[in-house]
Amino acid sequence: MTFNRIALSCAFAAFVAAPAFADDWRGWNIHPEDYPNSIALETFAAEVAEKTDGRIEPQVYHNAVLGAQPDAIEQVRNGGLDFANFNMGPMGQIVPATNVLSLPFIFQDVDQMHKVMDGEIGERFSDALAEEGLVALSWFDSGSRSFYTTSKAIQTPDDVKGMKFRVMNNDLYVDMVDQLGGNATPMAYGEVYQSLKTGVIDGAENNYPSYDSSNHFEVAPYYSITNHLIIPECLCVSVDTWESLSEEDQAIVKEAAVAAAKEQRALWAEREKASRAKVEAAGSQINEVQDPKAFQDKMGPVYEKFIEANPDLEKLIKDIQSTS
Ligand code: BDP
Repeated sequence: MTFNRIALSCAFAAFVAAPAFADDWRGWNIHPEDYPNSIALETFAAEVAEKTDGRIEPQVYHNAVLGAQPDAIEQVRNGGLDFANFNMGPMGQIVPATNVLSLPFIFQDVDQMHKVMDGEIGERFSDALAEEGLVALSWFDSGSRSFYTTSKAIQTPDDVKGMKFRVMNNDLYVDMVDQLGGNATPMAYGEVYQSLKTGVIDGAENNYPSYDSSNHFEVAPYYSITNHLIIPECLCVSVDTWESLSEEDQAIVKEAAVAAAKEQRALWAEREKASRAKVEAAGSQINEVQDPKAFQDKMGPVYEKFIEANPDLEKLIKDIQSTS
């Protein structure tokens, strides 16, 4: 009898400790588990679960198992997924203002990108995203992107002539490669390895950590440092999910996202070095392009066409360029 009563009260205690209906959140991630972004997303998930006493249980699905990035953006927008780490490249097709972040050489360096995104201009991007159903809670680093190729290093824009490159899903990148005399094919990230291997494309472009984690270095061993794109990434929550939260939980989620971004940036800096060392040791040839400005100088028509189509974004471009 006594025993039964203890057992019963223990069962009751366990019942009240765990919330009756934990909110299970599904989070999209394109990268493998050991990638800086993935580690930071896991920290975010753990912190949200802990600080909300299990009211929210976020789960991160790595390696794009929930779909390619453009589809995942749609899913977070319509509430089918709760959160994600998105690159602003494919975002441009949905939130036009974010295209400014995909203009080649828009930032002088990664430090300037951080200053822009962490300041008032970053808030303008968050507002534009919110209008399309995405709450950007913090900004991750994605370094700078350079071209890599299967058969020869790129030294000058002339070397790009006639080459076929995979780019992310955004017309601006097609224009960028056009101006260099190459051909660009937008393609899902997951298809690039095989396309490089079979010669469907001659090259692609990315930062060191992705060049490493995607194993593209195995099939495209010439990495030429052009640093032509510096594209920030968000930790975004679906507006539907966000609006269902109490103010208290919104504050917890926001704080966890900001802490996750801080962790991601620190891990990112280490991983860039480690990935470069790894691919070099594996036989990749890292080519220090002597005159990256020659590539930048070709981008005038990309800017002109963009501003002509989006006159309202010219000021944003100028505001970014004058941030120091
Ligand atoms: C990586 C980004 C990822 C992109 C990928 C790509 O982190 O979001 O999907 O590049 O090139 O650097 O598609």
